[in-house]
Parts: sequence; structure tokens; C-alpha cells
Amino acid sequence: DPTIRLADYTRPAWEVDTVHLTFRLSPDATEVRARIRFKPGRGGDLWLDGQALDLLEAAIDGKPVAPAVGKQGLSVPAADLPKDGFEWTCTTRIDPEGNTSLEGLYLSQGMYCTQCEAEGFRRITYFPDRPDVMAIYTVRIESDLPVLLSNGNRIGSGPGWAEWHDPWPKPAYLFALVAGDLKSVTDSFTTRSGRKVDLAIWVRDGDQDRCAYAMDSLKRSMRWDEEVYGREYDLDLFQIVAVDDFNAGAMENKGLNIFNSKYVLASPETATDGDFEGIESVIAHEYFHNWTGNRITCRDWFQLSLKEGLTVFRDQCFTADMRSAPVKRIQDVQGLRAAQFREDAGPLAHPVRPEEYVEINNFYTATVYEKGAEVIRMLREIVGAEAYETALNLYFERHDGQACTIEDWLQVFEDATGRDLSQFKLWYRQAGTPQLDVEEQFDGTVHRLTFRQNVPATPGQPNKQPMPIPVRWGALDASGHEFANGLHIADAAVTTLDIPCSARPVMSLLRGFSAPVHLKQAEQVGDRAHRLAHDTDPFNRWDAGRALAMEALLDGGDTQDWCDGVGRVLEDEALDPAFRAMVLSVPGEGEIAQATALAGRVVDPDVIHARRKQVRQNLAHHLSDRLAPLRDAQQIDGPYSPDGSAPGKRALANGLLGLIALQSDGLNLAQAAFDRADNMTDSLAALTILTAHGAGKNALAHFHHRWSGVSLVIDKWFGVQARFGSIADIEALLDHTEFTWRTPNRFRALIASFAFGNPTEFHRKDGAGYQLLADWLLRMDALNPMVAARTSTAFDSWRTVTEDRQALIATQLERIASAPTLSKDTSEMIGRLRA
Ligand code: B3K
Ligand code: ZN
Repeated sequence: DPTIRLADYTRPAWEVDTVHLTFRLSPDATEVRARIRFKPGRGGDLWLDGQALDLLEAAIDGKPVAPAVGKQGLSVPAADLPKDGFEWTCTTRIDPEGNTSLEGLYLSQGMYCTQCEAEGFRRITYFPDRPDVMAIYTVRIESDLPVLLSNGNRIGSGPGWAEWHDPWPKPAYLFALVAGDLKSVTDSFTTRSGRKVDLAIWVRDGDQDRCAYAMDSLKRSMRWDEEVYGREYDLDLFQIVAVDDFNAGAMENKGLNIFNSKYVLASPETATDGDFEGIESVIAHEYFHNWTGNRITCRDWFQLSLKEGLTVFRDQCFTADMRSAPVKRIQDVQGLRAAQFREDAGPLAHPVRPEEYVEINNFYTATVYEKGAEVIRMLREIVGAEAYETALNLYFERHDGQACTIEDWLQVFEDATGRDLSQFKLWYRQAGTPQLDVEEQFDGTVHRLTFRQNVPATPGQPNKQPMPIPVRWGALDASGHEFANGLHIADAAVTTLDIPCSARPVMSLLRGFSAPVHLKQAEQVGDRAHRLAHDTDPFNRWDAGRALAMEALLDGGDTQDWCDGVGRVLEDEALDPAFRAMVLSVPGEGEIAQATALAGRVVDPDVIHARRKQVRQNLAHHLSDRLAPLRDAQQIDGPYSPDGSAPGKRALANGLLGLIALQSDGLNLAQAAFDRADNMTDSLAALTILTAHGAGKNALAHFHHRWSGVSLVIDKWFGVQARFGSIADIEALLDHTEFTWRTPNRFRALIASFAFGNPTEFHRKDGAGYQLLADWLLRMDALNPMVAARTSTAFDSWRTVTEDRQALIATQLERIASAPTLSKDTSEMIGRLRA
């Protein structure tokens, strides 16, 4: 399979004005008639992408043509084309039922739906399927199904047909079509300029009562984008469809978002606080794409972070505004460290703007998304909030309706601020998590900090240049009072910062996690505990506790300071319970593994598991009889609410329950909590604790019985067991009648949860865990390459584990690589993993 390179970009030979599509829907023989108006671009032959299509007929300006058709598309020589433009018509036949890749048009439980990003449209009709070709679409759908939807506004309908028109030019990846027996929940939103927008969420009959939170999140997102970014919605209708079979979380198709039902459906009984928050943020994310992604899109797929990094940053700020900003920041950094730092440290490391790919779907990564968002956060940190707003307004004004690049994005910041951002651009070009070492020296009048940065080598990038690293800092005196603060930009290999003061301060660095780096600060004994007790920056306060815990986890050292500090935070009633819950949590095994590897040591997942257990036990012992009263103090009165202070209280109560379970008799309390739970958050928390202790048998049976048929909840039932079960347990689950592995959510609930969330069994010394994963990757690859390739990243840290394990993984990677047929998705991933 060919490698696509950013450096090879050329403008389209032909551009498109309008597209008319007629779909005659049928499960295994849908006919698509296309009428496309082409206008000259760069000029040359006409190349139209097309995959898995049956071409029935084609014509140019009404005259039949016989183009050269291959597996990837068709071409017509320039000589056969009217040079001022022409109308292309063709009819293709496609097979939605047999489409198991879930790209293009497919069937999910009797419902037709599409997924066209990144390159699914070429599975519907022949087209220049690249985001810099934007056109106006009119769509006619013919089918007996009652609900027929596409982008934009409905311009006509009758029995067995409907027509839609989207007035805004868009790239093909934003095209969508849905047809099925669906029910809607409707509402409306009045924009700040007074336009009424109809809102509809489409679900299967029976699911209508689980849409309220999604609808409310949508309205809050629309308001927020007006208030914070000055962006109004631009159509009279905004629709969301929930579908059970979906490769990703959701998709921002113009005016017709399609969602994995996991990010739409929720009730207190079936969804956890985390699920509600996930819905709020994904609804916001897809909605925000309307401006950052749809109105201004990407010139090519190398620019993916232009829309994704920015939109993640926007949804993070939205959640911070809706909920607790410090807690949101802590969660985001935890996620960044767990997924992106991990990716950046291994064979899959790539820049926020990659320079080559074989399969673009392999680059919808934590680096493009989450590190991309961090880069924008840094940019705002460096230029300031006001200049950020000016630059964004310029961006919307200058580039509305265009397909843009990272250069365009940085240019608006340069123009708005007069700054030179060429060094900043390295954040888009250089992969790897920079390490920032700090040395401190106090000479009686000045405290001097010396920052040394090092960006590690990554695949294809042996040598790196220094990057501008914004370091927010605060200086605390012995009583915990903050006497100075500021922003230092570490923009050279070595930089220094002098703080005049009369006594050696305790430095709080990288506040709010102002840059995505590994900070190595050789603090003096007691400094971290001091900051855990006093830091005025909540993020750093949390992180100080984290660092203390990590020290003990890495060296098996003393946990006294950490336990003391955590105990004091827990009992500080002035602190938000959600924050206290975060302080209580111990770094996960994956994070400990990363820190181990970063310290240059070999990762033994069994040792890590044992250490983590010991550290939690120490904390439980230290807090001993304070745990139960603290938990009781989080009692919530009144009905369940996913908003306000209740989720934080539940998180704290359940975190405490996890520690109580480590004490004698604690499991009885967990069982009682399970029996009493009246919402999914508490129920699943108790179930997880019981299962983690091998005491979940009855609870699991009860849970399964109670939720049989509610697939999003049954996913959770699989997930819990996947994370704590033995391989034998997993094998029994694989044989379970409800393990419908063809549904991505169910496959992920069992296979991905096992591979990513059950390190001791996955890394079992006999290699059974690796073999199990490889078996299922091969099986899934034949059905749905995107899901298989994504799941293969579970092997991405394989060179950090013990040699015996590395050898076992190498065998499995080799086995996958030599399979007789392998998708381009998975073969690219396996190739990069083995390189
Ligand atoms: N843009 C989509 C992701 C599409 C995934 C393609 N493999 C969802 C999002 O990021 O909002
Ligand atoms: Zn997105």
C-alpha cells in the first residue's frame, strides 16, 4: 500500500460545484445515482476515488463514457474532458448489508447509516474524496422506511421518498444519510440573533426517554459557542441520530450528527456520572465542529489536528465552564498522560501534524486530538486570552468556507499578535514528550531556576530542536503563602529564571499543566508534601500528591508523607469533593509502567500490580476508621442528578468505599452498597470493587439479570469482568451468547478492556494474553479493519516489558504480520509496532 506524504500535496485537478445524489435503498443492492458539476482546478486527468463499487453506467454531459476503472477509483483522460467544466453522471450499486467495515453506507439493526470521515464517501459513489473539494449537496432518498434523513434542510417528501438540500459547501466526508424506523425527541433553540432552530434526536422506539441529557447538552453547547466564541448555528435544523454499531464516538456530519448510542442515551439507572459527562462533552465536541471543522475544514488529512485539536480544546473549556475547571483539568491531564504520553513514548509516536501515512484512520490518535488540544492551550497561554480571541475572530473571518492548513492557523496568530511563531510550530512537527529538568539554587537573595529541555528521539526523528515550553509558576514561602508567580517560557536548550527572595521558596512549576511535558523537579524532602498541603494551584496540588505516590510506587518506598497529605485533603471540608476524590486516587498500573520505563527500568506488570496494591493498602490502613465517617458525610439527599455537586460526592464516596473494601469486613459494606444502589454510578462502583476482590459472583449475576437486553449496560458487565477476570474467565465470556463481537462497542467492552485494562492477565508470563489478543485482532481485521487496527495499539509499549514477555509479543506480532490477508489499516500498525 502506498505511503501518502504531506510534501506531495497538489491542488485538485477538478473541483466540484454541486452534487445531486439519488439513493434507491435496498439492503444488498442499493443504487446510487450521482450528478456532479465539475469545474476546472489545477487541470489534468479526472481522477475519482471509488472502492467496493459496482459501476453501472457513466456519462459526461450526457454522453456515455467508459472510464478506466481500478480497485481504488477511475480516471478519464484530460483530452476527453470539456476544459471549462462538465456534468458527470453515474450510477453505482453498493451492498450496505455486506459492509462490515462500518465505513460508507452500512446497515445497523435494520437502519441505514453512513460514516464518511475520513474516506468513506468513496464507498458510496465515485468522487474526488478529499477534504479540499467542497460542494453543495442535494440528496433524494427512496425507501419504504419511515424516516429518511440527510444533511441540511428537508425540501420535499412523500410516501417512499424525501429530498434534502444543504446550502453550505462541504467536503464529502461530512455527507450523511440515515434511513430507518426511528423515533424523535424534539426541541428548539433560538439563536442570539433570534433565529429559531429545530432540534431533533433520533433513536429506536423505546429509547426516547433516555435523550433528555443529550438534548440539554446540545442547547447548552449552542449557547456557549455563541457566548464564548461568537459562533451561531447556521441551518434551521440540527439533528442527531443514535446508532448501536459505530466505529468511533460520534461524527459531526453537517446538520446531521451521527452518534454511537453510548454518547446519547442515558438515564440515572443505566448511565454513570462519567457517562453523563461523556455525553455532554461529545455532544459539545460534535456541535463545535460546525465552525471548527465544517465551516472551516482541513485542506488534507495531515491537517487533521486543525479541526480536532481545536475542537477538543473547545470542548474541554466548555466542560470546565459547565463543571469544575480544576477537576476537569486534572481529568484531562490524567487522560493525556495515560494515552498520549504512552503513545509518544513508543513505536507509534508521531507529530501532531504527521508527515506521512498509509491509512489515515490510523491517525485519529491521542496525539492528534489531545496533544493537539494542549498545543492550542499553550498558544493561548503564550499570547494571552485576549489575543487568542482576536486571533480566533480573524480565523473565522478570513477562512470561513475554506479548507485550511496549520500554517493558516498559525498565521492568524502571527497577524493578530505580531509574534513570530516559527519556533512554536515545532509543537506540530516534532513528536515525543519533552523532558524538562529543573535545578534550583538559592543564594540568599535570589532563587535561580535552571531549565534544561530534551525532546527524545522518536521514529523517523532522531534529532530535535528546543521548543518554546510555557511554564506557569508560583513561589510559596514556608507558611504556604504565595509571594510571587508568573510565566516563564523555556525556549532554548537551557533557560534560567531568577526570583528575588529572602528565603528559599517552594516552587510550584508547570501550573495547570501549562505544557505537555515530563517535568523533572528534584525537590527537597518535604517540598512535595508542602505543596500537597498548600499549593494555591489546584492542579499542582493534586499533582504533588501524585508525585509523592509515584515515588513510593516506583521504589517501594515510604508512603507516610503521602498518606498524611491525602488524609488532610480528605478532611478539608472547604475542598470540592470531586477534587478530594481525585487526590485519593492512586496512579493506575499503566501510568506506573510508563514512569518505570521513563526511569530507564524494565516494566514487570506483576511487580507494579503488587506495589500498587500495597500502596493502597497502606493508605487504607493509615486512614483506617476515618474512612467510614468520611464516606457517610458524602450522603446525598434528593433525587439523582448528574450535575452540580452530587457526582463529586459520589466519586469521593465510592473512592472511599474502594479503600474500605481493603479492610476486614469491608467487602460486606461493598455488597450492601451494591444492594442498595439506586443509580448506575453507585451500582457499577460497588460491582467493580466486588469483582476486583473476586467477590463479585452474585452481584454480577444479579446485574446481568437486571439489565438483560440493555446493551449499553451489558457492555459494562462485560467490561468489569474483562478488567479483573482471569484468562479462563475471559474465555468463558467469549463464548457467552451475548458476546456479539461484530458490534464494536461489545468487542471493545471485552477485548479492548482486557488488553488495556487488565495488565496482569494480558501480560501473563505464558503469553496466553498476547495470543488471545492476536487471535481476535486477526478475526476482527477480516471484518472491520478500523477497529482491529485501533485495538492493536494495546501492544504499543511492548518494548518496555521484561525480555521474556517481549519475545512472546514479538511472536504474536510476527504471526499477525504474516497472515495471508491483512487490511492496510492493521498492516500499517503492525509494521510500525515492529519497526
Ligand atoms: N471526526 C470524527 C472522527 C471520525 C473518525 C474516523 N476514523 C469524530 C470527531 O472527532 O469528532
Ligand atoms: Zn472531532
